[in-house]
Amino acid sequence: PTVRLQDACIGAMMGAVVGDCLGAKFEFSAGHKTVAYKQVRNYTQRVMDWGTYHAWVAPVKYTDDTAMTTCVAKNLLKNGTIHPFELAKSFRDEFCRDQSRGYGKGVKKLFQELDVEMKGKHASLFRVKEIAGQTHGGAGSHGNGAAMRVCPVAIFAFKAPNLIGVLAARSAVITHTHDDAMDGATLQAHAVSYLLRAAPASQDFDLDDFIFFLRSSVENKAYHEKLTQLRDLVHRHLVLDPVLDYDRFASDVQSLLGNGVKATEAVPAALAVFAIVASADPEAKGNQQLFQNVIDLAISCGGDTDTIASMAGTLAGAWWGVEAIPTGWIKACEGTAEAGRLSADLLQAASELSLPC
Ligand code: F2R
Ligand code: MG
Ligand code: MG
Ligand code: MG
Repeated sequence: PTVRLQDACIGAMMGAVVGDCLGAKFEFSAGHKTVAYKQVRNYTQRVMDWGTYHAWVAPVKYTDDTAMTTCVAKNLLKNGTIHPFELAKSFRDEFCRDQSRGYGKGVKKLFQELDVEMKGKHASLFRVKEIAGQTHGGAGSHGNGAAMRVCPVAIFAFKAPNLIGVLAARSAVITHTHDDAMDGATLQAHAVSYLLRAAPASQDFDLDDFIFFLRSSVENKAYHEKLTQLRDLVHRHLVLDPVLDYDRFASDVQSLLGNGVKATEAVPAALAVFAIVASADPEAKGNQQLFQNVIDLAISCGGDTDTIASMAGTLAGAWWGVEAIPTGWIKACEGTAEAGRLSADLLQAASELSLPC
């Protein structure tokens, strides 16, 4: 597509929020099973109609995914980089302000410990990382929580791919010290920034180039294997089905890539959902239809639906731009207006970022 850069950045952040809000209803509602595409569409269509005709409140609430994404955006805007200790404090503050946003069990406990630590005299970044590293029997969290909140990093550093890994890691390590969680955040950030750079140029989505680039962006065997599997999966469906069978694709994502809270499952699932819709569905359908298909398909994959839909929505919003996000969804979902403002500010900050030559 040819999308204005500003629209791509706003699309990425709003796509994250809309995916989180719409996916929340289905998160593990059927355990790890997939959800029928028709059933998902039925719900998301009702939300869209609601937003279209009752514009005065946004009844569909966001979850921890959006709450933490907002913290990351504000941290970047305030500091011109990620300041990890301040970010840890703002996660803690946001968590204490509203604990009902559906946080992961591990981070809940972590934030309670950080709250105690930060009320003491010797709180430091070192201690924060130490406490995060001690979770899950010393393995650190391998959850998708760092990847689900990384969109602001991708916007802020879209022109500076070398910076993305560093900023993604700094935003991750205060809660997620496991390599798979940190690399998942880096991978998702690189994917979003690749699309932000490509969207303004008039070109078709090039699956092989996308995967090739993503493989070079992380050194992690689990992700390299998943990227190969997802590329083959998308190719197989492109060859098999002239018209994409959404339920079959969702079921393949669930069984081959996984749909759980592990970063190594949810991140590849989101990438696969975006990649198949961007590759398979003719542009003639219109970008709004394509964006809608990405969200509905992501939720159909089941399991961690808010997070997979949020990450897939970020990719779709970056690629097709904010104009592709149905207005009814923007109006019905809590937090979209703030996401729009933050993304515009992040792009401004990105353009002021001075890069070494
Ligand atoms: N937590 C939820 N939703 C409830 C999911 C319940 C579900 N029945 C289930 O757990 O299977 N949503 C929000 O949390 C996810 C992001 O989680 P985050 O921020 O990464 O949190 P946490 O607590 O660090 O990790 C999540 C769970 O993963 C397991 N886990 C993580 N690291 C582990 C390790 N090294 N060893 C073993 N298990 C590990 C734990 O069960 C954690 O609780 C998003 O979906 C967000 O929407
Ligand atoms: Mg959530
Ligand atoms: Mg490590
Ligand atoms: Mg989730």
